[in-house]
Amino acid sequence: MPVFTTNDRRRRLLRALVAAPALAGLSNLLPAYARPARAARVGPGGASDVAIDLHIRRERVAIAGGHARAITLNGTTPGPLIELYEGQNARLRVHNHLDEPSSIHWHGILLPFQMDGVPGVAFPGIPPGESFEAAFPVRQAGTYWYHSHSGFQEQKGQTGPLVIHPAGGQREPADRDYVLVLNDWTFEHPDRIFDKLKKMPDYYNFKQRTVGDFVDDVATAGLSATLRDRLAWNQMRMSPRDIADVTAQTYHHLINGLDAAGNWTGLFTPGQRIRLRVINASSMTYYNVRLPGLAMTVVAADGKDVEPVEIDEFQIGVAETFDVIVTPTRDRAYTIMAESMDRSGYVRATLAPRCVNPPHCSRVAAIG
Ligand SMILES: [Cu+2]
Repeated sequence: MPVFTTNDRRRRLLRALVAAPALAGLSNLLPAYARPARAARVGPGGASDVAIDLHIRRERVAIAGGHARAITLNGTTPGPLIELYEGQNARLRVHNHLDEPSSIHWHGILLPFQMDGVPGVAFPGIPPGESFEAAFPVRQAGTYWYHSHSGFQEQKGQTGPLVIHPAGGQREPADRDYVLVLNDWTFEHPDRIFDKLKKMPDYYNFKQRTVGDFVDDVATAGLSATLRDRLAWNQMRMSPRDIADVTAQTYHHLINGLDAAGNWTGLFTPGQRIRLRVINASSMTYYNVRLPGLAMTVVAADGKDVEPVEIDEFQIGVAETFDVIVTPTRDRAYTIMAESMDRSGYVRATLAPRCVNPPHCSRVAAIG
């Protein structure tokens, strides 16, 4: 059952406030995950139509312990959480303030192909200074996301979460509902990364096999087996250490726009069921996600409900989404670890009964 605390009400009030045009600037004070994409939520199953404006800009942001020019959506990266309800008619309006063409692809969303947002396939792209509208009936539910489909804009931050609440209420109800957007951020220009990889595919791989490894392998497997192994890899022109093309040598991994030091924190009261909507909005990175001390129950994958299955860890590929339910019963903090598949980097976030760093804490009650 939904549980609304005083803070939830305060947050709703804040959301209502930021909707007022005169106070629009106030919303910039809120981090992305605390900002609504539209004026206010409608009730569960609400069929009222909704119009959402997304403004794409290139601007300087504080990110991963530094400052950089990123591509933002309504002032933040990742962009605002777009919440829709099954049965609504949605109008998603994208305004391109960049000096280059842009686009937003609605990942996993059922809509007319002309509105899918992939330049060169379904539409020509959004020219600089122009807008594009996707108007469609919402006929699905679940955890999705949106991102640029132009150049390397996605790598520069142009991504965001999109959640659709089911008309009949959640099959797996929860007391709290958090979105965790995983991103791999780099201060390098993506063109430069691409250029390096084209010339040397293992440019960022600092874990190559060495002469020492050869000596060790000979000691354990024998000379002929070791030579056979090296020969096989050479014939394939592959490296057994090729787990990720781009590593933490340049990547900073983020959850909801915050790195491990930023420590995004979701609050709970012991005993509450928490739904975590994990979205891998990274450009290249596969993550292993663990929540030490808490069993996770996967209830949805890529927006679709699945038979609940209890796990200790899951691996999430680029663009995948998983909804998991956790029920922390103890009055203590739990770490959410997302480690890159090649083990070169990680980002952690926290579920906690109390907030120690208010700007980075979120307290979202579940609805719908
Ligand atoms: Cu996509």
